[in-house]
Amino acid sequence: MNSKLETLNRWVEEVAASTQPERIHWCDGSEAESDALVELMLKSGDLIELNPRTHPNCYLHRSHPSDVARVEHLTFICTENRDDAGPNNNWMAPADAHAKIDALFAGSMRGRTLYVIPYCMGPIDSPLARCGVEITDSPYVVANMRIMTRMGAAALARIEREGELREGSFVKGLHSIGELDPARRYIMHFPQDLTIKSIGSGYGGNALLGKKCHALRIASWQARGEGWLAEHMLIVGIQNPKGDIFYIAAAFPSACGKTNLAMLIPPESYRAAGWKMWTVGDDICWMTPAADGRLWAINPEAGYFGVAPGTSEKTNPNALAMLNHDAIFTNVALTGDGDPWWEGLPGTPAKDWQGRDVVLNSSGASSGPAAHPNSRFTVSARQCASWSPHAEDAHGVPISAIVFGGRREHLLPLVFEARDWTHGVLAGAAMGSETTAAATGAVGVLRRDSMAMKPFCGYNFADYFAHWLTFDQPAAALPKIFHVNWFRKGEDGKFLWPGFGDNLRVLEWIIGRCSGDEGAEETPIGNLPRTQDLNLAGLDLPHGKLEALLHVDIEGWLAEYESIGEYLASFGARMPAALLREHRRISALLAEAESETQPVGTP
Ligand code: GTP
Ligand code: SPV
Ligand code: MN
Repeated sequence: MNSKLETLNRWVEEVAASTQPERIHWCDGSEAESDALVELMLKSGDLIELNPRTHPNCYLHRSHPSDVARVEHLTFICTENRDDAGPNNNWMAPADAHAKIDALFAGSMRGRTLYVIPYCMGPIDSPLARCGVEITDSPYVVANMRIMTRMGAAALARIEREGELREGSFVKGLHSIGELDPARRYIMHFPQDLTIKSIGSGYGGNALLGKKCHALRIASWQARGEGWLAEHMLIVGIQNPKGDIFYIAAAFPSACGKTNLAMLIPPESYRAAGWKMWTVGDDICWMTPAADGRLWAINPEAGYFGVAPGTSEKTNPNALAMLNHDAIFTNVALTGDGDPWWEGLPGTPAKDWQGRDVVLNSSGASSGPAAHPNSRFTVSARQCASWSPHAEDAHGVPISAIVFGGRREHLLPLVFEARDWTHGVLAGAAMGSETTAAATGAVGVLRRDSMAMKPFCGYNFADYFAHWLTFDQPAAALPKIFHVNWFRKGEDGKFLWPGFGDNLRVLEWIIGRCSGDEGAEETPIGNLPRTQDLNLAGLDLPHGKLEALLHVDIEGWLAEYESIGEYLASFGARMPAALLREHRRISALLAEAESETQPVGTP
């Protein structure tokens, strides 16, 4: 009995009665508690200590080889009415879902410790923050939640304070690693009861329930009811040489560049001119309209659970520098010196992510990746050199632009600007991206991933688009909306755009559009920079590449719009008419543009 809040105590008791743990531990978030947990995990083999000279307080965790990513096919939204979950989600009736998963929880914690983790998503005193309690039998989850959220005594105090005012003020998340058997693994959400139940996985978004389950799936449901937005977006501050800071929120699907953009280091010529970047968040953004009509955003998280492979001195030096101490690595490889290693780093791996010896061939390469493609680091946000001094502001930061972007080899130009909010919502809804290793299943398959929320929206996408459209009010001062694509490839199969730090060149045009200082060309799909509108100083882009990146292929777009139309239609009658109208409007512009390029008389 450890809380002043009766409802919380009762829930913990009920869970304990069913899961049968050997003991119960209420997490206070203290240093001593963390040290004891690390000690325990080093003994059990859950953690391996990394080279303490180069990486003090850093540990490696190897997850079960069948448990290395999110499992979208085992993730359910359990609403009373199936249509409320929508075709974008797997659905199960709440009673059936509870029955199915409760049977798996029965006795699942026998011989284990049940940890009660009170946590706060967002700055602890922010009116925009929300709390939850995760019950888990995984000490690895506790250690990660301690980094990723404001966890412990202060969160519990807020939960008790709010709980006394009203019932159901915190999200209840129940997690057990169960048998780590993919056949007995489910991630279930009951948005109407602010409840999450997850069993059978100890990995990332499946197990750290504050992150995807709470801060996106449950929060998106709450946000619709309360008039705000819970989004899969990074938040970055861009400071120009005059000292003005513009905050941009960007939604890219999993493993499509959020962490990289959030920590961007400007190219040399920009640094010399005085440009600076500030990181507010790298994965989740909660945005609320304020009295000034603008959207103000907080990052509900306190740390980064970032993709390791590809993180290097060249691509993301800010990230690399923060990983030298107090970090947890999951499924990375090891060098002979006990340093963490992944593809993209110098040096050679000695042990792969499963702890097997790496056998190098005659040219010095291993047969497959030594680090798992979805291997990750967990680290406190404060360790990032570009961490924004405003990241903890209770009212958040004002957003000037919203950027959508996917991983698209073809067609999608480097950047375009939506004409207005409705067009921007359509551009977000129409987002497509090639799948990545962040979820189990095939990689590189193009699918629609509206607003990068396909795996994370806790309700019907049609209702979600309608909710987005409601923000367009006469008194609103909404951000402008853009779409970017860093992943266009040329005929040689190589990326056309250098990406990473050079993405600031595109961001500069974006903020210039917001302040009215930059030019553009109108096209049927939106406004694009002309080559002279981009700052290319110090960039050696071979001739033809920029033209290709900024080309609008009308034929290709007609086909794309036909496919977008089919996608919108697949949601049936709930799809907002305004979005369908916007789709028809742009389709007509494309058809007109096509007919203009055809010689008269051709069919
Ligand atoms: P989640 O944490 O899964 O939500 O992903 P994320 O969007 O934060 O992805 P992240 O920034 O970690 O990027 C993942 C992959 O994209 C890495 O392999 C990066 O190297 C690659 N990447 C990021 N930015 C760029 C870019 O501008 N160009 C190219 N070509 N690749 C990029
Ligand atoms: C993602 O897949 O979008 C992530 C990683 O940010 S996880 O927390 O595992 O979902
Ligand atoms: Mn993510």
